[in-house]
Amino acid sequence: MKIGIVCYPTFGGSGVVATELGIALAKKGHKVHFITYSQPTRLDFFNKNLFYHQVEVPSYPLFQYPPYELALASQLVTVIKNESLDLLHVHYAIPHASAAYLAKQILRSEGMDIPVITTLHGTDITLVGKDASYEPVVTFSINQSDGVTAVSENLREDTYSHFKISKDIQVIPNFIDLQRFKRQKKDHFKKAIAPEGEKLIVHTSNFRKVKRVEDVVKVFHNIRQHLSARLLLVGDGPERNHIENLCKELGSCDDVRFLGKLEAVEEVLSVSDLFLIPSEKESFGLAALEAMACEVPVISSNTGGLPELMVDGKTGFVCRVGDIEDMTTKALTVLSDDHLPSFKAHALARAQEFDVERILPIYEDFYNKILEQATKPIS
Ligand code: GMT
Repeated sequence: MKIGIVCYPTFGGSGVVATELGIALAKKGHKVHFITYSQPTRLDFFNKNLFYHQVEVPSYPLFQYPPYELALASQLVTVIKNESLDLLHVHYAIPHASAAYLAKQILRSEGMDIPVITTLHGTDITLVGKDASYEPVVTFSINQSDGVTAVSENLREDTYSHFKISKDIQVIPNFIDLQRFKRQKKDHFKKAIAPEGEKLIVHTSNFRKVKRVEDVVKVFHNIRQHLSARLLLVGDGPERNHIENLCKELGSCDDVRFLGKLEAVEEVLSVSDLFLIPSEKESFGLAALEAMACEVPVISSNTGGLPELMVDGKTGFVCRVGDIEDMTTKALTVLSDDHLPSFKAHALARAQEFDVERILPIYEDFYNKILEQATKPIS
């Protein structure tokens, strides 16, 4: 198949899933064309089946806001025609689904049909998408897609409750490359970061408010009252300064390390004992899945798709959003030497259920179903 993929190319769950999906499809022999404004972060190697087409947005003094969506739609038309793509898969509804719709209509006016699949990832529905500034366009472009997927049951339900959707939405969960995300021996790193055998707690995110990184720091502060531990914070974003100030206030700065945006996050996970993800909203929780694949148990909030991913009491614990006390108690249970090995084993076993080898065929079947439904060419 010749597949076009549109996504946000920078750090962020939806871009990571889109890129990993494209890579996995290319390894199976499909030709995959990424169409984005910059090279996707994880697309940093050569594969004869992978292609990248940049979207240029020319600036003009009149434009206070350069019209990215129009430039994207134009580039989609060009690439779909030049490369004779079979289908277009857009990740994150805003503005990708509406740009895809526009491209589809342009091609239709020239007698071509391109099936469009939209994958909903989370904040495109739960935060930004339902804002009145975007809602009509999001509803319309989801309904106009030939196929729609969501990354969890919860996101599917949220989409139906926030928008008037007439389309079937198929749930296809996030997946993991277990060849890359596995516990590696990193003794030198562990020794450097936890010389006295301190327990290592980790959190990775884009430090947006929705991630409640503040709760991570508070839970860590409580854990430290009971045992020696270090906190590793991976990622960066708008809340970073606030979090540094909170560490100062709580007097825990010496034991908190801000590692910034790291590509090889699996190396940090490989030395970690516990992952914290206390988000306000989290449609799936790819970061938690990555941790589990590296045998790191997880304490999560009970929001969105997290309860679908977690096995409460086995892979870690699911706690109410903002319940710092419960998270602390459960974290101490997980970290106890008697329990930790069993939590680690369950985390890995659960992650294996989301192996890319299992999820990729679900996407391929979905593509085939949508292609079969499409009528080509239009008369
Ligand atoms: O987690 C983020 O804030 C980034 C965001 C994105 O769209 O790039 O991630 C969303 O998509 C991921 C991949 O499907 C999911 O695993 C995340 O749970 C989801 N984030 C939220 O719902 C907040």
